[in-house]
Amino acid sequence: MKLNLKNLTNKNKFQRTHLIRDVSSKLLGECLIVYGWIERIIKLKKLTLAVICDNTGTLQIILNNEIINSAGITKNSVMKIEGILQKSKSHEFDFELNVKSFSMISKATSHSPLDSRSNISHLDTRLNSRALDMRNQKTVAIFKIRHNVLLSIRKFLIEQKFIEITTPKIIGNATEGGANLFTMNYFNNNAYLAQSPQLYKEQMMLGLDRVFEIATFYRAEKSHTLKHLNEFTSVDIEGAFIDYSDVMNLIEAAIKKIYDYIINNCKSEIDIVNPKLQNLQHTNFKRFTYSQILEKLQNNDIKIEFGNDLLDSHLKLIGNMHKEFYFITDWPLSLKPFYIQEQYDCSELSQSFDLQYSDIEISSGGTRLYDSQKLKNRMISQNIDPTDFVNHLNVFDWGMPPHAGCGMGLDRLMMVLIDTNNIREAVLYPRDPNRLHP
Ligand code: AMO
Repeated sequence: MKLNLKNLTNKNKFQRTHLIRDVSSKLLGECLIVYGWIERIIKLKKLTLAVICDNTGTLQIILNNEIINSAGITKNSVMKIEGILQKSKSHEFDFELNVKSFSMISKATSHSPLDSRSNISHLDTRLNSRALDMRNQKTVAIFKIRHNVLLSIRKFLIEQKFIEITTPKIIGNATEGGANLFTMNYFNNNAYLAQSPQLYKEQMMLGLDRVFEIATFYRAEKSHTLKHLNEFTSVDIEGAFIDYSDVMNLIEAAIKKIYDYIINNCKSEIDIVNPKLQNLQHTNFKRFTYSQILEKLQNNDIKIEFGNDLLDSHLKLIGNMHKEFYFITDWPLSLKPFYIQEQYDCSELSQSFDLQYSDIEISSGGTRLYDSQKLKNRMISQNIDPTDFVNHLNVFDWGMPPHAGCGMGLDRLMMVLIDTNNIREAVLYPRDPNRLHP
């Protein structure tokens, strides 16, 4: 039998005529069909006022009490509402829908653990009911901004001729040294969750020239801080025939582009989340060497010597002096991973940088070693067994171009953009040592 495709065409029975954001004075007197959930209900003598929401806004509706009683509505339930748009006398709304028909589509049967209208709910409570938290305007705004940040960084990197790649997340060797690895059983062998795409993005320099990856990576750090997660999103960049100062220029330009993009494309979300962004004026990111930072700390009576890592307390102090983006460059080689190139004129220093915003590390990167023998020697000097990296080292014997790159913590950048001190605000379902569900 021949199928009649015409008869198979599905008609959406939940077709809305308007999203709430599109309701305007032009529609006064017209009959609209909107779908949304009930945010609040105020029963008056003869009438009931209710506020319905969809993902784009809120609208007041007026019902006669007979309609509402028959529907048996509860807060958060999803309703179909058909009514005539009229001017409203309320202070909060310019318009309202005078409801002609009203039907329950999906009843909210359990008590809501969150108050979707206010921001008073404790973050843990919100994270425990994250899906419902998406009915909070501020949370929605945060994730719309995040979407636009991802969009703009992709756009920028593609314009700069970078190719997007996807590297394995189940791997056989540590990429960032042996610590902080989640181990798993892989058909009776040990495998790990990738800490970063470091080795793969470097290997791609053999032929792809410029690559980037935006993906989640894993660190088994049992740290309970406001800036660390065990699963985080990283924007990784690698380019051939460039060095760390090119990468700093690139990441600075990328961040400025992201700001411009969200300021132009997320006006209402920024108003809700971080209004002071609207008046932002770009300035060039300052660049301090590690030694200059050391001097600043010593001038503030901090006892610290060349070769010591910068502790949180040190970064707090420096961050208080610089509540802005700034680079810390030329770190001691001993503090950097095995793949980082030393300075050509001083082997104690590395061609590396961290990008900070105040006391938050946003990105780190550097020029890479590209000579396989030097890479092998460096591994040995850092107590890393080169035989574990045979495949990787082989690639460096096939004619590896000089290259450089960086990794940027997207969730950390989001902290700055949405002005929060807790990384969990910027991540849908954050994973930390105490949080594996939902
Ligand atoms: P690094 O380990 O410094 O460098 O990571 C790069 C950036 O990723 C973010 N980040 C994190 N964000 C949240 N939670 C975490 N636990 C976490 N760990 C790191 C930070 C950090 O600056 N392969 C190198 C990068 C490179 O050289 O290309 C690397 O992974 O913002």
